[in-house]
Amino acid sequence: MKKALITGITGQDGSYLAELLLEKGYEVHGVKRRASSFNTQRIDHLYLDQHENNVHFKLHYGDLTDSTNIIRIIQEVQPDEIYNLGAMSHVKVSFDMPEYVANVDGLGTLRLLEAIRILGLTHKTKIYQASTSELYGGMPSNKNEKGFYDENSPFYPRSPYGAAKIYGFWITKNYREAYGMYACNGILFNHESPRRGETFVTRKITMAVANIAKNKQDCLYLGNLNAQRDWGHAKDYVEGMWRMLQQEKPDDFVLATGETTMVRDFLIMAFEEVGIELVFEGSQENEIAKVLRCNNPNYQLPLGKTVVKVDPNYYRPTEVDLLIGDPTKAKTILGWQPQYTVKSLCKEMIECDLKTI
Ligand code: NDP
Ligand code: GDR
Repeated sequence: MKKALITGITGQDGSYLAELLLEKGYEVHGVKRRASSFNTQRIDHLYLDQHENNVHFKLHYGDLTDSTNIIRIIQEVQPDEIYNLGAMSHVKVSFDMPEYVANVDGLGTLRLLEAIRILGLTHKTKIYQASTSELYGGMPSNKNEKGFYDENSPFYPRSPYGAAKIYGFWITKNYREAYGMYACNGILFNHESPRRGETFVTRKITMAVANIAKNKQDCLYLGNLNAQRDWGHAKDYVEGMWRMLQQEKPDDFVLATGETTMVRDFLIMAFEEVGIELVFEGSQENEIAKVLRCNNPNYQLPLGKTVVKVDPNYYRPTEVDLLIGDPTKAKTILGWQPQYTVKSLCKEMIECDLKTI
């Protein structure tokens, strides 16, 4: 039975990846942080009483800032595969705590790589590093000739998060080249799901739409509506992570849908799912959206009601304006194919939020 160790197992991707690996017959170990209240909601359905027989899912207390803890967990587990998904992953928040982000997202990656080396597991343990499309920074001049970002596009991070992740990217590549480790970077474009953290823009929108439709929220406040993102579904992307570690040779891969959508259009799409049509007024910092029509008898709101307002407090000091990825290499070498479109993703998120709100 193969053993996998996942950092960030309590997060969106960690939970989907744990499900996938358990289905594939892995013994799955996860690193979770001690918190003052429960933080395992996304994985509680996987957890069994550790006193039962045949328990293939185990959690270890730990933190990417603590080298000794990481060394001990890896020594105990002796994993065949490590997936480093742990990170302070919010781009806007990274401007408020840049040093912490450098420590967790940057040096945390180094700590895992060094632990593998110190423990003599260089030729046994494969490692996946959660790199990101934030590395590109959305610089228009760095796109390829087809107008996409791919594995050869230059990096230009635009946040402390991006800067920390660029260290993670290069140190992973360096350990692969220096020590012959099976170490891969997945350069993943945005991926969402009903399990997405509530402060990322898609989930913030789908939750607000469900709340507004049910008259439980008055108005949604958002930042830059003009940003464009290549949004896929987390379930598709964890499949790609696993495939990266099943090849003969380690390499770096972009996972993306190849389509980009403006935040404003995701907002329109989400309200349309509950039968509400919007009309926009004003521009930039003063932009608002009002109810134009309600086509669903279950969700009737007063016509002309303001349901969205721009709040510049959500703007970032430096923004990534547009991201669109070229997944050709992953499709060709890994046989990876995303199943969701942004529309089916949005529909699933709205349906789940309507059920739980
Ligand atoms: P989440 O924010 O949902 O999850 C992050 C996980 O990291 C949580 O389990 C969190 O624990 C854990 N974590 C945070 N700080 C530490 C720490 N100091 N030590 C150990 N663990 C820690 O992120 P996603 O699941 O969306 O993303 C997974 C990874 O992929 C991240 O590295 C992210 O940066 C990267 N990525 C994500 C993309 C996306 O669109 N989702 C795109 C590209 C890359 P806790 O629950 O206790 O907070
Ligand atoms: P991102 O995701 O920064 O791309 O990072 P996020 O959903 O936070 O922002 C996407 C875009 O929406 C704009 N935006 C808002 N964003 C948030 N969070 N809240 C708002 O109210 C709001 N209004 C507009 C943002 O300015 C931005 O342009 C995600 C994370 O998962 C990273 O960890 C990952 O590396 C990248 O995706 C790829």
